[in-house]
Amino acid sequence: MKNFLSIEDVADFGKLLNEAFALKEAPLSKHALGRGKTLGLIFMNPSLRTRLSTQRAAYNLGMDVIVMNINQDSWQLEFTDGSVMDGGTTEHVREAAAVISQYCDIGGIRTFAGLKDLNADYQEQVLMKFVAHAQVPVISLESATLHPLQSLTDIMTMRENQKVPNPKVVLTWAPHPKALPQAVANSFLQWASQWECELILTHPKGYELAEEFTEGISVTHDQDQALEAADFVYAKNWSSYQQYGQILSKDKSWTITEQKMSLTNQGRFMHCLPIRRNVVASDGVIDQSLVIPQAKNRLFAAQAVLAQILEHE
Ligand code: AN0
Ligand code: CP
Repeated sequence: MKNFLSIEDVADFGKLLNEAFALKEAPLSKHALGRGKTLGLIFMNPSLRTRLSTQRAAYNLGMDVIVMNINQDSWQLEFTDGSVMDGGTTEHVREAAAVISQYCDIGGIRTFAGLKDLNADYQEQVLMKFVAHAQVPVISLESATLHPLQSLTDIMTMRENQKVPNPKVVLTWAPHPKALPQAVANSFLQWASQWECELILTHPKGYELAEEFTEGISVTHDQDQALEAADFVYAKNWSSYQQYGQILSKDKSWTITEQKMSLTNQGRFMHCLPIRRNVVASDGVIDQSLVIPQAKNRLFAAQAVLAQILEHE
């Protein structure tokens, strides 16, 4: 693996999953692999899980890690080529990415959607500029449109907890007070559609995701119908794609409650975290859910990806 920006960078999905499970069994089994190598993590947005799990994953592989928060600890970066930098930005990504590459063997970057300019976000302008000017492999720590480390984790967690072959998996929109990116939902669809499951997407009208991610996937606006006999319920808020970045609804009837979960086949609730309690899902649902084992799996997903990059597979 060279970069890890989406599922398209994965040559063999089954092999990557097996690697993640093998590392979960024996986290230090490849401790010699990363000796003398450094991972550099760049955060343009907040993070708890990605920051900590990716660091710990690198340590388990014997790597050193350096972390930087852009916009707080670093200079304000410019991403537009040819811009006259007499405003707020101090350093261009051309130099920044190249310089970071002098200090690291693998780079990671988190860069959320701005949710103002659909084309800029869906062309992944910030991520791709960073990749273009980096001289080392790059992993996405959540980009404008995708969150592949999360999705690999999600598939691991479903595989470990599935009670039947071809489980019914529901990705449901849920309310949230802030406008959030579509990245987790897009990425979940992209990975789950390459896994053996019956995948259903449910959201209120106006929350249609980009066609490139929903092609061939069943969609319903009736959440209760979608939840019927579900084995896994994956909730996530996202802002509108068509009315880009807008909040069109805060409808509390989409909150996942115990009553909603009773429609399922003793289904397990999942969420990438952080979750707003009693907005996205009720306390009772979260407390009975897979969210903590899911977060634990972030460690082994990151470790598997780093190992494959270190092994140049
Ligand atoms: C982010 C999002 O929705 O993309 C990160 C999720 C991992 N969530 C929030 O900003 C609350
Ligand atoms: N799920 C996830 O990526 O969490 P963080 O935003 O805390 O990293």
